[in-house]
Amino acid sequence: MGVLNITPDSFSDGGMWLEFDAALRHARQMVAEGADVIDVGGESTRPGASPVAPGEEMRRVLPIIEALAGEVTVSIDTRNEAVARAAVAAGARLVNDVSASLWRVAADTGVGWVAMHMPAEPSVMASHAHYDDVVAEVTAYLLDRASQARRAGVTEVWIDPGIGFAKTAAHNFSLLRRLDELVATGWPVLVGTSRKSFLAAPSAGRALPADPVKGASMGSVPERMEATVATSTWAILKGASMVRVHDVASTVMAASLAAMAS
Ligand code: HH2
Repeated sequence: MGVLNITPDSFSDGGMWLEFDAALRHARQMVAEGADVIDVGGESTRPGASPVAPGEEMRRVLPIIEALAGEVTVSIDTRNEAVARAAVAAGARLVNDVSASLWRVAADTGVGWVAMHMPAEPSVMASHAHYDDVVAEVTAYLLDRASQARRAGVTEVWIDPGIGFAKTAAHNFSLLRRLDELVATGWPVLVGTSRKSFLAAPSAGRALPADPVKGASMGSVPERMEATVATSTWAILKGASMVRVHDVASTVMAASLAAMAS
């Protein structure tokens, strides 16, 4: 799943794809690199982000969804019901629901649905990173939502632990280490680690060498690609059925090699 954020403020690609032609080119590039799904989002859910009005969110995402829908499977990354319905009408075939509450849209329209674990609104979620057993609690939450969706008639249901959403680095690593427990539920698992801040943890306390080409430290956001590839490949080897990434070519290559070796 390749990420296409049409936002001014997404944490790693905010402002890069606001212009329609640039967004379309980038989406097509990700498809050429091996993305099976393009995940279009019009609202940042990074910690501390402010909500976007549904009308503005639709203005951002609908034209690109219409343009891409005939070329590739499009998912709509939203927590707003009206936006999800409009996106499906525009051609989206998957509702990537970070609020895990919009399964009725999928039930009514026959599209797929992703339930992601996010225990609190982005604006306040940093203070909600408290769990006794993060893996057990996330699994129970997702099982409950997935069963409700299935009972409502959704045939394609995905579960996603919501890496980085109200979770410390230790929580994120626990979820990755014990991802097989989520996979064992039988629901297909989607995992998104791409460029997230916990990936800089191994470099904490020591300066990484500057990237010889780009000059920036390899721990900074655009240089978290290696860590994204490593954790995405790990997730696939642990049984994830899909990974959500900004850097499609490198992840596809690593995952394909890992599949050949396993
Ligand atoms: N992460 C982000 C957004 N949507 N959807 C799923 N299913 N899983 C994820 O892990 C996930 C997601 C956050 O990343 P990004 O879209 O790059 O940033 P922002 O929310 O700032 O737009």
